[in-house]
Amino acid sequence: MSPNRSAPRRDGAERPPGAPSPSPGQATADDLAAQRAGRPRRVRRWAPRAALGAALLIVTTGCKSTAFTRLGMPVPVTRQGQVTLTLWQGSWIAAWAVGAIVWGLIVWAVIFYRKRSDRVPHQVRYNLPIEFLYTVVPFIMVGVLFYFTARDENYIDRLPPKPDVIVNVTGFQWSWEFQYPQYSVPGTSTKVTSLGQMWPSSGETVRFNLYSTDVIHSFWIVQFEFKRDVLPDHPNHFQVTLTRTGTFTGRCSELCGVYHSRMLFTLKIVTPQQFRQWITMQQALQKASGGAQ
Ligand SMILES: [Cu+2]
Repeated sequence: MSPNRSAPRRDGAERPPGAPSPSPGQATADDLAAQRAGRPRRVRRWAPRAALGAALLIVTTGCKSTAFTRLGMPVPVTRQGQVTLTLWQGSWIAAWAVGAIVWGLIVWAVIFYRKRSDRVPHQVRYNLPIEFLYTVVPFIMVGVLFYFTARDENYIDRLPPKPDVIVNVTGFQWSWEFQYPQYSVPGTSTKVTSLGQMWPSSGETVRFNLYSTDVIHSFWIVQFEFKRDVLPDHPNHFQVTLTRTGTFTGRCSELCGVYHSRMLFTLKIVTPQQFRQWITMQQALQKASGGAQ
């Protein structure tokens, strides 16, 4: 038996007995030639499969229209919500751009600076320009995100005078009352009030004044892409311009007690004409019954 037979063979290539065995970690010329020939063929075989897989993934996720580009956010029903959505999308684009650059640099370093021999590469340290770059660039990124967030927050928090509709929202354990202070019930000192449902009108600006009679609640309509705390002894306000009609669900998003999860309300965004009709109907009904419906 030749000692070559029982010795572990790293390269797997047949070598005539007595030929000098390559040192560990050093490939033979045959191996390198085989690798060089095999690589493009493997890429050519896998590239179409990878492309098909990516296309299938996109098609089969069942996303339609803008669902994919909204990145989990619902279709906004207010002008302010659209601003929030745009900020959200912009943040994702920025994150992906930074991610792509970082991954690109990692892959570049892995491929072009991989170990080729046992020789220790030239050692560098204290590269000031590089250290300056990776200190300053994150500050710039934070600054850009801060600028757009502050700009959009200022727009969303604006309370322009003379809104078209004012709604006084009172959160309590465990429901919501909506009062329309611009509309009195004829022959009484009370205002038109509804419980558990709200009718604002599309295309108009609506001011919400938020009050609580007991604990902290939070006023949340998912399609507004916005929520605001409802605090006892501290009225909160916000204003939106509604952009579409429809029926939506409002929620309390602050754990406020046993029946917090049932603290829902219906939001019916209607046309201004339907809204005035509904107000007239409520005025008549509440005049007859002497209270909220
Ligand atoms: Cu609540």
